Amino acid sequence: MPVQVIDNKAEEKRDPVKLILLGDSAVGKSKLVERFLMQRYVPIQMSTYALTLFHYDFVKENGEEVDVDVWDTAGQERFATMHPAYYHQAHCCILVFDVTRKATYKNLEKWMAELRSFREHIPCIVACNKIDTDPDVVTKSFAFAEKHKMPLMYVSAADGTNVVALFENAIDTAVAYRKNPEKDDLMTQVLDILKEKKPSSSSSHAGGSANAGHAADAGDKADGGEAKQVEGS
Ligand SMILES: Nc1nc2c(ncn2[C@@H]2O[C@H](COP(=O)(O)OP(=O)(O)O)[C@@H](O)[C@H]2O)c(=O)[nH]1
Ligand SMILES: [Mg+2]
Repeated sequence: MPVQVIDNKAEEKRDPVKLILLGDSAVGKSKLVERFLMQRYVPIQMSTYALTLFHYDFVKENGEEVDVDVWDTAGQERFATMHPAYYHQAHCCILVFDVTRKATYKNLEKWMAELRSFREHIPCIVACNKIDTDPDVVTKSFAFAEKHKMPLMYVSAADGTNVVALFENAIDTAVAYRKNPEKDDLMTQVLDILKEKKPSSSSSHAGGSANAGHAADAGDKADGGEAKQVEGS
């Protein structure tokens, strides 16, 4: 958890890890990012390649500073492929599907294949979104995650369940991957990280309120952070 969120850190002082989200249109990618950042950042959706970049810089309890860039698409996924700039130097990918639409789950294979063609070893976390629509879904397992040895998290961008936990795991994973990119057994490490944290559904709601605190904090600082337009390379 961050003890302090840093606003407007100078670009030259930043050394961000990069998180990306992939998945079909309307699975809730933007809503997840929005929920995590809790109105702190106002997304600006315009650029050559229709990508939006959010800065999120914070200080951890141990004093370590972590700078994060969260990249979101602005609808480019409708065309079933993303501009290579999206994948460039990404450190962790959240693969999102909509539990109410089976096709979005099936298409994870397609997104994985595209991702791997750009970032062969990037660690991924699978997010089963919209669990608010059917609470029983958390008892289901999803073969895709097992097959690819990826952690699976049940989330709801609508009510906030597990959203903070999802991004915190993604950030931890990204930081670990950047430190040790060629380590083959990274996914094992990721699974270990998740096991240590293991958010229950009640603690996930605690995560939601922690996020609310974060939003209040954002209000104090008042300038709303920044969302950057991305110029493709
Ligand atoms: N019920 C429910 N609806 C959601 C959830 N997340 C997103 N949505 C809705 O799904 C639609 C698409 O969300 P959006 O974030 O734009 O999807 P994106 O295209 O993947 O970025 C919107 O109408 C959201 O309100 C969720 O967790 N639960
Ligand atoms: Mg979107």
